[in-house]
Amino acid sequence: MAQESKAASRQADATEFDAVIVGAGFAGMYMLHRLRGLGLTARVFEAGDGVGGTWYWNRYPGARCDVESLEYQYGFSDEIQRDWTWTERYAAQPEILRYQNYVADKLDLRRDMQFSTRVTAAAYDERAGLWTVETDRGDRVQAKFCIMATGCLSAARVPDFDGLNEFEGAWYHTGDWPKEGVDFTGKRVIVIGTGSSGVQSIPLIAEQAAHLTVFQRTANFTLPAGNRPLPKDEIERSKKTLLQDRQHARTTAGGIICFEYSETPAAEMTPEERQRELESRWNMGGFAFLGAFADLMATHEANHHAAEYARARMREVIKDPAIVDLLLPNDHPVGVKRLCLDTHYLETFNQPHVELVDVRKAPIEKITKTGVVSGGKEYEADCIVFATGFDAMTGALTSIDIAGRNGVKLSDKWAAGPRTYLGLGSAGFPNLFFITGPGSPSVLSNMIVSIEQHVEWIADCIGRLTEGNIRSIEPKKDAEDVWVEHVNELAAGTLYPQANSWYMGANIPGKPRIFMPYAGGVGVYGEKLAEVAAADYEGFELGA
Ligand code: N01
Repeated sequence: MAQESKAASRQADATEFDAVIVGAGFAGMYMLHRLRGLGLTARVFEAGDGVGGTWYWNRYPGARCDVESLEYQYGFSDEIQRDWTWTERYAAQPEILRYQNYVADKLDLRRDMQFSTRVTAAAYDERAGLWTVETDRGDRVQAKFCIMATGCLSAARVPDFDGLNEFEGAWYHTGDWPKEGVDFTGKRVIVIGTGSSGVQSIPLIAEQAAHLTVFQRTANFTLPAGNRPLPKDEIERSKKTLLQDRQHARTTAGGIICFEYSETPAAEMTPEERQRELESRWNMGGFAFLGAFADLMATHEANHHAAEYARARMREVIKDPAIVDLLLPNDHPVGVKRLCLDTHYLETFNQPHVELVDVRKAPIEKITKTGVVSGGKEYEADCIVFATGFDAMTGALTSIDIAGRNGVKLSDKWAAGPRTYLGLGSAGFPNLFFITGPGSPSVLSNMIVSIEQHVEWIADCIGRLTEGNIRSIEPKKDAEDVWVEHVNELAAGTLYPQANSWYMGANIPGKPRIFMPYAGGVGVYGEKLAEVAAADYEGFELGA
């Protein structure tokens, strides 16, 4: 016991590791576990005071996963899944965070994690072949490998509104929600933003607030979530098949198996067949709707059928004729902005104390001591909730001062848009890995499946480098160029670039407008990863 605690304190004081992992969400937790399995030392730095990543920070009322819980869990350990029982079709944030803590306990992960510590810089020393990583707590550690498990939606963004610092009430961002929660009872509340976080939180905030004003810039497609308690037999069945289900999920486009994509284009169906397909998928709840036609995300004609259907169903719920047209999305195809799953969202606007302001017609001018001014009118509030999203996919990476060969900064290299090979690394940055980085399926897929795919690939790679005594690995520039081109071409074959979405970086003023994730699907992408590894890391430069 005494020896163990000595070892633990040696580890706590250590400044040299085989790997540094940034972030203790699903990705960082599993990465640590795999590196330990290779007998390597690693330190995880995490800004929060516990594990969880996204699910640590997004504690806003109504926060809930939009991938079904039986699929949104680790698939690498039969024991972990056997001992854990989900309660609802879509797990709420507290349950997911409990699950992550359960896994951290089970795998004894925390002893290699340093919490409440934000990584500020990482610089590659070419002579030593080491990364030096610095934190806001004054740590300075070295490691051969630096692995960014920083998440795709973790850099919360409050728009630069004039006057925010003068506001005398309280304000919150959904992605950085106070741990102790917020009581809106009897308060006048403003919510800005109607993406997934707004759509989930607005109904619950409205339950408490005396008055709620929602500022909407873009009306979004919202589909019924169809959440429900999970029956025992469904749970038991899933426990028996999870590992093989996960293998199957890895071969699909989205990393999920709870629904399949139709193989028939819309034009090859009769109007009745299209209607039946859309209706049954709508009633299923969740993202199944997007699989109604083989070409739903590829042609305007097919998409239009689905969009019209969705608008008609949304219209049925909205009672107030004055706002019905405001709430119906009509400026982008369905699915090209992330769909929002609706649990009482549209109904919320039927309540007399809930008001909707169209920011397109009446732009937000400033924030005052007492509220928000839009279209020349002041809306008073005790609290403002920013459900305004994230600097997605790149923000968490470029906010760290990352310097590769010759001191080149990642943020400079990516000034015109992210450049990666396979979403795993970037030329000029040896031994730096991104988990679910831009250029990989990531946010278009079940994140846990994509995280596992990357963690396992990176762990195998590090294992082979270590065994072969190889100093470094980094993408070749030409392979990276070809990959970036390929990612762009795939996106151009879809309707995704047709909306101002965070997938395109369009929600951040000045951010290059580039579709960042890989749209070819998890299965195809996985085959590519396997081919590259089997061909001795084709497209990568190995340093002797
Ligand atoms: O962020 P968003 P989010 N003035 O960027 C508006 C995942 N997620 O946190 O659409 C006025 O989608 C902005 O308007 P517009 C999921 O992948 C998952 O909601 O840019 N409004 C938009 O309405 C999701 O997609 C879950 O015109 C401004 C909103 O703020 C992603 O995270 C739950 C504005 C931001 O929406 C991000 O979702 C939550 C401004 N200056 C999140 N700036 C689930 O698992 C922005 N907006 C269910």
